[in-house]
Amino acid sequence: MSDERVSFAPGVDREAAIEQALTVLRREGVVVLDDLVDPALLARAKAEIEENEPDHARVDPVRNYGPYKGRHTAPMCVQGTLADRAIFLPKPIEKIAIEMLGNNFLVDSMGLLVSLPGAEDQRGHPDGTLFPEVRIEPMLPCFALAFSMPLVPMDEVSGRTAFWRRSHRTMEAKGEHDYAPVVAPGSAILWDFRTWHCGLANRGERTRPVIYSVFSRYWWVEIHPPVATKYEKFLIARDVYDQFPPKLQRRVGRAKLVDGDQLVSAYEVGCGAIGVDL
Ligand SMILES: O=C(O)CCC(=O)C(=O)O
Repeated sequence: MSDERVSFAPGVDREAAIEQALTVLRREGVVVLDDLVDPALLARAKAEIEENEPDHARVDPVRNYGPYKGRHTAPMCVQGTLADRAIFLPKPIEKIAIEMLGNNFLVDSMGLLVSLPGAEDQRGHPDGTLFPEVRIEPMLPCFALAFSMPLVPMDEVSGRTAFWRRSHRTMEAKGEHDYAPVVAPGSAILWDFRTWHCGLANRGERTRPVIYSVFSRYWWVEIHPPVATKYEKFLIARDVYDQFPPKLQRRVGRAKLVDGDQLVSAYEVGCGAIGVDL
């Protein structure tokens, strides 16, 4: 196993694996978490997503977030198997996020990142920065994490996500990317938002769907690019939300709740539950 991969297979010491993942993430800006989720559970979630979100592969710049040709992030509703904590917010990931982003980190979004057949190599980019103009950025602590859980194998055919390791500490991507892991369903990639990366071409005949979540410090909100603020980036079924424990409800306070044909703000529902008048 390479230095950037940490196994979470049944039987491994979870606490030690979390520590190792944190070390790699802080040093390299990216870590692969192998065998994090039961592939059978994920296969069930995939089947349900395909049924519930039949339009996820349709190119629709209004509904989806997709400033890149051949790729977009489609909204999806957290419900059914997708709402299983083992998929929605695996415990080791929550622990890592607490260490990186503080105890009150938020789940900022959760969508379906789709790479279509024929999608070309993407240009390198960080997912976000705080102070791009000044050289202070690499010295700052992490403000957000991207979490990617492929629903099909990410390989030389379907396309991988390629990284410039340690670029979160230099804020530049020199030369070719230097890490492009093959990732099987059940494994996942976690990276610092500042780490430069790009999606590689999908040379296959099928779409490559990935569950893509963002965790952030409670004060960070995505405002750039402006189109990133226009699509429904985090939807949860109302009955699923109602069954979450209060702490998890606070973590997902930015979500919109799907209640029949209505969308209601989780934040407003949460305030109502504790008697705060907005
Ligand atoms: O396609 C991928 O694997 C990554 C895509 C990506 O980084 C993006 O769309 O911002």
